[in-house]
Amino acid sequence: MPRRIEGKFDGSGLKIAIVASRFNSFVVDHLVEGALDVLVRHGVEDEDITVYKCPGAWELPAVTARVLANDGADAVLALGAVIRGGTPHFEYVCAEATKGLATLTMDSKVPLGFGLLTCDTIEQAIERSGTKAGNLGSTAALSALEMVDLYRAVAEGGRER
Ligand code: INI
Repeated sequence: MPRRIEGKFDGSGLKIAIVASRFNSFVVDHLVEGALDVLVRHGVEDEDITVYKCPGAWELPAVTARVLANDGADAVLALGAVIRGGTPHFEYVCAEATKGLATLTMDSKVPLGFGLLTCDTIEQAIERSGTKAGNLGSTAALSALEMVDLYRAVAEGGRER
């Protein structure tokens, strides 16, 4: 039988930081609420969660980098929403925000939950922030909890715990 090493979803004792952008806040606020709901229901204490707000998705990587360096969180979630407009602006914001966060993920010792919506329409963003297509904030939070435990298991050489 192969050994299977998977992360568990236990937030007790964990310190979590959320970096959320304010642009399209009518969507992002729901991502933050979804993330908080998952964290608290998995045992993270309210006082162990810090929410940092930044202007837009463009700023997410730079703020997240500083939070990773200074907050001491066991996991960081980056939440935002980029919605296509009439110019190529959307493409640049999406590309740089996702690239920046992907680079941080690879370099970080702690997991970084990716909760950045990149949508063609406002309807798509609403669907993915707590209505019929789920809530990407909740997904990012749940994945981060799993990854905290998985990183610890891997750091222990993949030993069963
Ligand atoms: N920021 C977003 O988070 N979402 C968007 O949809 C968006 N659009 O489309 O313009 C957006 N732009 C702002 C950008 O992230 C920066 O905050 C701004 O350019 C100031 O640096």
